[in-house]
Amino acid sequence: ERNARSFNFGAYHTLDTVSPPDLHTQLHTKHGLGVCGGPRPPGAVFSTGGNKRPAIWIDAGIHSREWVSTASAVWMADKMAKDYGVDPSVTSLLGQMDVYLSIVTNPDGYAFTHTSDRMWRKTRSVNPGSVCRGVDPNRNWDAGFGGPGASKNPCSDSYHGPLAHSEIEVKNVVDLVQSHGNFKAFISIHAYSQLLMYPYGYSCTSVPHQAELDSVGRSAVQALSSLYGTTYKVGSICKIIYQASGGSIDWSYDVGIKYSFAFELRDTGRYGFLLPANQIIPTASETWLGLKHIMEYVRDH
Ligand code: ING
Ligand code: ZN
Repeated sequence: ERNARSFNFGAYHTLDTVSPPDLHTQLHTKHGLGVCGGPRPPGAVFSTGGNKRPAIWIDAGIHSREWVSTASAVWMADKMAKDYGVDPSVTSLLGQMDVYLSIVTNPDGYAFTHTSDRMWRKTRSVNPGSVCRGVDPNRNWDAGFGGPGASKNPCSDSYHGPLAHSEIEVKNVVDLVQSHGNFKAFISIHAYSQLLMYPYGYSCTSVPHQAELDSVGRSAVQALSSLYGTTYKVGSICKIIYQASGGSIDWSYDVGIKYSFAFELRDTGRYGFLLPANQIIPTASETWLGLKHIMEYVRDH
């Protein structure tokens, strides 16, 4: 029985356990907060009413081996449901905006990391003419697609795919965001390296809003660090890690969603993708402070 009392937020779970309806047994409506979600991708929409209110997009688990991303998103879904009506900041945020939280953005890949290959990163698409499967869902967006930092080799972990948005996991998000039309922030959660990044990845040229994004990022990281002193670096993807084309937050920025960020959660490499489960709740708790800072800033600007 996985209800609010018995669900273990401090453990890694399989796809079935983090998917509706199991997840939604804990995320019940209260004090006028509606929580709903579809089975693919597993996630939740937090709304207190209105019609296409300004919204915040958060996706976790687009790379399947980055388990702490999905585990943190599950914890945050519970946190948001619990804190609505209690924490003035969450209450005011959800009074004005909707929050879309995609918890396992690459469900087939996530299942594969549990059954067959813990280090699987990509989707599980069949690549015609190749024995290798999968496309990197963070090289598949229509933003410098096929450029530097992506591979045309289907066997590579950074294979960009046959064409932009070829992956259903990517296309679903693109269609949802485009048809909604009122997203003000787009935040993608990866692991690991302890970074908070903004566009671009496909180019090392600064975006027009570089100064503002950098300052919002720095304050967010300050809030994050206030809990346990975890240190984060802030910068553009290209300057802070590497040039990478076809990434989600470059796409969101270029379609006009100014507040586009990507987190790389704990750690800096000691455990890497195999972050011990006893770090899930600390990671989620500190990240939540950083995320909340960004969401509050977006609400007020
Ligand atoms: N890192 C990201 C990657 O896809 C990234 C970094 C983020 C690149 C956003 C481009 C855009 O390589 C991990 N750990 O996946
Ligand atoms: Zn990633």
